[in-house]
Amino acid sequence: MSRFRRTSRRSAVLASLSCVLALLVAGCTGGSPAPESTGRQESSEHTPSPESEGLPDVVPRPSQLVDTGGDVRVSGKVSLVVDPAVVPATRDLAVRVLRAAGAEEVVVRDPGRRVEDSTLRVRLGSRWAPAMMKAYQNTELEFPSEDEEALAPESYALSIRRGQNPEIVLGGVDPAGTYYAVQTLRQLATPGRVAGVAVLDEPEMSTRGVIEGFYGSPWTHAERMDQIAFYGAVKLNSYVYAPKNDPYHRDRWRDPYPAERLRRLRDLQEEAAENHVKLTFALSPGKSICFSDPADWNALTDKLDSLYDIGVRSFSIPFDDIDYTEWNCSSDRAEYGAPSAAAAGEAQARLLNRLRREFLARHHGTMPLQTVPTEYSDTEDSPYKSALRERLDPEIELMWTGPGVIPESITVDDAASAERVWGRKTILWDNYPVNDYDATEGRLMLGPYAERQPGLGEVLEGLVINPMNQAAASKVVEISAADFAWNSSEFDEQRAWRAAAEYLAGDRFRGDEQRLTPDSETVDALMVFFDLNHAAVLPDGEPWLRPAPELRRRLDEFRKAWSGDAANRKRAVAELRGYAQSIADAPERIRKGTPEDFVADVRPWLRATDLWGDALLATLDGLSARASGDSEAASENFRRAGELADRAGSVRTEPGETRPQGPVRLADGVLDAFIRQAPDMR
Ligand code: LOG
Repeated sequence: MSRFRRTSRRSAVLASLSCVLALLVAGCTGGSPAPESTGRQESSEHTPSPESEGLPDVVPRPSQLVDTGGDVRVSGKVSLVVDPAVVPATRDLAVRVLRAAGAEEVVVRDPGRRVEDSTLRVRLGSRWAPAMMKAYQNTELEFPSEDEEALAPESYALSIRRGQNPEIVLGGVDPAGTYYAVQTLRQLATPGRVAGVAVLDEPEMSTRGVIEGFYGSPWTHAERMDQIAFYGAVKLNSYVYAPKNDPYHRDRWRDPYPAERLRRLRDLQEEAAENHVKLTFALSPGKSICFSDPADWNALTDKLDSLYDIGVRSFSIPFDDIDYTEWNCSSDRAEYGAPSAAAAGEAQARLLNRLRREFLARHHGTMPLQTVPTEYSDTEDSPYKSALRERLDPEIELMWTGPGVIPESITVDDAASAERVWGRKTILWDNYPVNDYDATEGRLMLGPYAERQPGLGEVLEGLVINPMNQAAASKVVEISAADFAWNSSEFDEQRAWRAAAEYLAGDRFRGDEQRLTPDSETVDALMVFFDLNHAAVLPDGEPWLRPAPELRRRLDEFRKAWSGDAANRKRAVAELRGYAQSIADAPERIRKGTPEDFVADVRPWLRATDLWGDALLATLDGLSARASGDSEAASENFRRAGELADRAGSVRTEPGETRPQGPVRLADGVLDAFIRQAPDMR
């Protein structure tokens, strides 16, 4: 119901607003708002740059963001008027953001009380108070004609306006919305000022997040805590706990969690609640469950009860990666007949429905149950799927991985087929950037969120991505997924990709620290490094994202120029040397300029980049010597390049860090090929 209203509202507003639309398609390069510009562009033909728009860049991209005519200065004493319904964590975040933006003092007040000598008034509310609505009405924001309820949960509006009495107004439709309003403010702040804009923002997908669903070394407790706080900052609202290698999640699902592990899960639940993230605990009994055994029913509900007791309110029972052609006990044959996919579908549906009726409905405050079917990677109808479709309670949410376990692309049509075959809107379990299968040996997936069709937000219930064993490095794709899940219709993969570099190179999403603006040299170094780690592969090893497209383009250009005359050759060498140098210099920049946990995750890849960069430089020395006719120097440099390339190719992943172990792969088939071929380029 609410989804329908939201969709119709969105189309109506967008259709009538070509001007706002033009503003919304702004591409992204810079991280900081340009001061005092009101440049506008009427056409949405070309993606305008943020410089030409003069509008700040917010990730995820808000549904509406308009100029209010100039930045607001933040200095001296700022008064923060807080509605009593606002939770302390949101209020405290607002204080930190304002302090980081330049306020010397932030005085927190109840509504109705004035602070006489403040330089700036900030209002923080939990709903559309009339006074706040007035502030929005002075902007170009288009509100739905219906009442406030037409906005989806988690929506918010903000208005930042300078003038005689500068004012910032932040209001959400619910506590999450208010929190997100402050998170957006954090991104609008640069030292000493906040961009003058108004925002009306609502998410496209209601479930947006990450499923820790991979095989191999699970994330550590510290990594999970850090991830959850990060999700809050990028408006991801869902963390599904499903690490295949937690024995208590899968192999020993019946066993209760030891006290220490349970305590950690409680900490995660608390951190999640504070960041408006839903922690979903997944229990995976399919490898050994006897559906018809009352003892197994009790084991299952006792286990979920133990999680309920520590505050968990969302549960999932996934049935992926199990054998559904055999029963685990003879009584299931008596109950459901000979083993078959259809019988498995029926047994699973009955168990899930009963859990919903007898467990969730009797536990106050629980969210809809989730599941992952055993056939999760195609939308061909089958006896199994029709059994589930026909029997599974429509309130139960279902995940699938797109067309293929590792899909080459995911379209709106694919999701529509999934909706048809499963009889409900689905949540996409996206197996990117996960690197736990054999073909990912030696790979880090640091590419863009590509091949996912804009508009998927209208046909999916949600999106959760399955990340890498390397938690901090997974943030690169997580930022893109956050942008996509919030606003898939206007998704720009390059903008989101760069936003990840800006996040890592500054503390863009952590406004309480000092560096509000990213260091541009670190951003550039990261983009070079991301390009080297651009490849993503199907299980058979074929790439669905090509290795190093930027480097490949440059090498192709070089080869063309090399076939020209001497002057061309010299110029080509000089040009490529610039990029080779930036490869060689990137690791040091990244080690110095990005968070420690990221550097630790990518350490072997940085080491390999050091060596590959030097190998490419040596190759260019060789080519340059050849261009000037010095064949002795040429062969010496080619020999050195070969040696460096050998060393680069033998850097290995760190045992225990990833599932498949092996030599680190960077720009494979691109950089190594060029270095190998160069001595033969005559
Ligand atoms: C597993 C998942 C694993 C992924 C990639 C699903 C639903 N399940 O083939 O745990 O991380 O592939 O290897 C999977 O994707 N099965």
